[in-house]
Amino acid sequence: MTDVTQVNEKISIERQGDIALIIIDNPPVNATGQVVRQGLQDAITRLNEEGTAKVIAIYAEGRTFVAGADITEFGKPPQPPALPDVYNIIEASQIPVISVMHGTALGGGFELGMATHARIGIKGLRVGLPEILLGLLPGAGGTQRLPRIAGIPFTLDMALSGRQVKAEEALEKGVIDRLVDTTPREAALQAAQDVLDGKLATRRTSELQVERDDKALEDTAAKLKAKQAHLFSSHKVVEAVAASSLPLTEGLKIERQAFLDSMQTPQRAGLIHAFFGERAVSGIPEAKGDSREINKIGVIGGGTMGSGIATSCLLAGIPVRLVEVAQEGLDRGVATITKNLEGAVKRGKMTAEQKDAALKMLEPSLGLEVLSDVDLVIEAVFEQMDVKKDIFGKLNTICKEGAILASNTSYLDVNEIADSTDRPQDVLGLHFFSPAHVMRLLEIVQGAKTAPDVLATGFALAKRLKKVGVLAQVCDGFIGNRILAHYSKPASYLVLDGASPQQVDDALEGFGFAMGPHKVGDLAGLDIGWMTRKRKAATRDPNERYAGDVADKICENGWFGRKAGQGYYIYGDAAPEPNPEVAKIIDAVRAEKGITPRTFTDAEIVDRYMTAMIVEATRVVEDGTAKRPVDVDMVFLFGYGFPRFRGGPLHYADTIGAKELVARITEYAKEDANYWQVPPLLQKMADEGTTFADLNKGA
Ligand code: T1G
Repeated sequence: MTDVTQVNEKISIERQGDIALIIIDNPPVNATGQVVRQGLQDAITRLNEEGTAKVIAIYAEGRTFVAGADITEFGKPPQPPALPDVYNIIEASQIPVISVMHGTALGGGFELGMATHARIGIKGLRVGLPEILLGLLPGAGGTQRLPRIAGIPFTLDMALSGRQVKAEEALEKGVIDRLVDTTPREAALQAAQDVLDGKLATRRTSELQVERDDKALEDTAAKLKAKQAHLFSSHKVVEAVAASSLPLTEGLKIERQAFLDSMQTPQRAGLIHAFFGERAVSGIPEAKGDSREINKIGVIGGGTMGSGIATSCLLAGIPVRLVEVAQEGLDRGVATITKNLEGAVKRGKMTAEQKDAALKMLEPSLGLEVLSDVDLVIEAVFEQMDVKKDIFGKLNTICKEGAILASNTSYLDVNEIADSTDRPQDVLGLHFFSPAHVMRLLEIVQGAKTAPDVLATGFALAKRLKKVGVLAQVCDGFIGNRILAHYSKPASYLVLDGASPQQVDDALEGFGFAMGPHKVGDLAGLDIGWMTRKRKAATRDPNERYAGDVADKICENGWFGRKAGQGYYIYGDAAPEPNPEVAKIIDAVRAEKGITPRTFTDAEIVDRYMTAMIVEATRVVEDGTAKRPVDVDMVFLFGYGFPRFRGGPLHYADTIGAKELVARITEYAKEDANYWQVPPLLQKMADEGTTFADLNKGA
């Protein structure tokens, strides 16, 4: 006989004889918000007080078991009961408690499992401790219970990588006691019966001993010191795990303090902004409309971008027709795609069989005519307007009705390209970032006449390619490159005025960028910027201080960076060294311009560089090129190597404040009033005391 009690709107108890089921139902991911915590605590307490049930089994409805604490609660005043306290009550239960985990049991969800006395996994389960990805650490017993279950090295691995562990590995590590292929409910009833029949052992995790491993702790601490000096919570993970050899209650206290300390850091705020930002960029009406079906894609151009885009489509299981004008270019494209896919096999992203299957979906062809039956064309040819207009003019007659025509241009006017067809409603920009099969950003550029379902198809494609699609309006360089074109100038001004390229790079790497602007220039090829400066020379603002003197002279020598063996740095077998010839060029340019070099602190370098980025980012929001500040932030996190823990340029701007930014720009303008100007929006924010976070909410 079944009797169900609704403990609260998220938690219910179902009694079947000696078995009691506790069922969590909090869509979309059963996060342990306040109501869930309260309900779990009340359910366990009530069942223990009743004392009729002989075993309790916890499972969750929906697509996944608990995927963690409710991240939307972070940064707000904590609401009791606290999760670790609820889990201690579960562990202390006099009635054995088992848990059945399915989908993604992450963070507080995995910790719930570890607080119970036996764990069942459903086929396809993944467990993980991703708190580190949010600038936190496990805060509900994970750093104390996992060492007892699976040892210190495995705990350090999971808590510092945030990786999701497949069910098979979890079973092998003893993290789960069983792996079954049934529904969570069936598994819960079966396992509970097995406990009653003595076929499934239960034990409190607190009773398990931790095997000390000081070497693992020391080695990890040393590695972190070297590699992640600027990240706060990773060091706290080691501290907490080290405490696992203490009695559980003491270890939990140390974990709790480390968790609360991490919660106060700007890194936590930046990383959580990144988590929700990644979802917010596709949470817009433009992304949600009906979309067109895409079963085959045509990619024009077998160069670096074209072959990267083709690879990305093949990795997503979409057949590709690759088009080039000459056999040699086509062969090069196919070879690059093959190499990219072999790289994916090496990185464990796909099996060799999957690679072979993907290559079978690639049809290399000469001539545009073969694109008559594809659903989407992505043009990735030379960045020249007349070449693109010629191609789109031809596609206009070749492609079937309803086919979408996209350009991978990174700067040019998508409207002008669209107007070279008589179906501008089917045209949009799909701006990938190199290497296109690796970089997650996709700028989805809306033309003046782009149809809503075409735009929605761009977002649907981004999801299929596992990209972060961000809506951008047409302007020179869209969101990312337009802002880059602006903030790259202070990096050059700083060198002209006294800093060395290496000092600028080191200062920005200290800020968290993976690579400073001069190293990035060398990697991408200095000739690209050189060509852009030449292309823009005729229309350059004569009042603007020219930033290209040094770079032009470097390029005139053919020193285009890594591909030329030298640029700002010398590239050999050893680590790149600053190029002494560049130092001579800098001295010569300074003398020529009568500049007396001065010293800059690293902080001054970061302030100028970041303020310039924030200025143009504000203008991009101000004129609607980007929908909201968060869209700019995600462009920089996923396309420009912006340090994720800082949340993006405009999230970072809020840590400075509009008032201070206006004061800085006003100060810098004393040196160069043409370059340093306060955007009206920023002035308004300073006057009204508003933030970019407010603008995100208001949008
Ligand atoms: N809290 C609140 N909302 C969440 C959430 C969470 N933990 N996880 C997901 N959502 C929302 C998400 O914003 C989206 O909302 C919707 O659910 C679907 O998510 C004490 C401190 C589970 C793998 O870090 O990795 O536990 O956009 O689009 O692609 O130690 O979500 O629809 O409005 O991502 O299928 C640790 C975070 C927390 C896991 C599913 N847990 N989530 O991916 O769907 S810290 C995590 C994910 C913690 C304890 C500590 C993924 C997913 P909306 P989605 P998905």
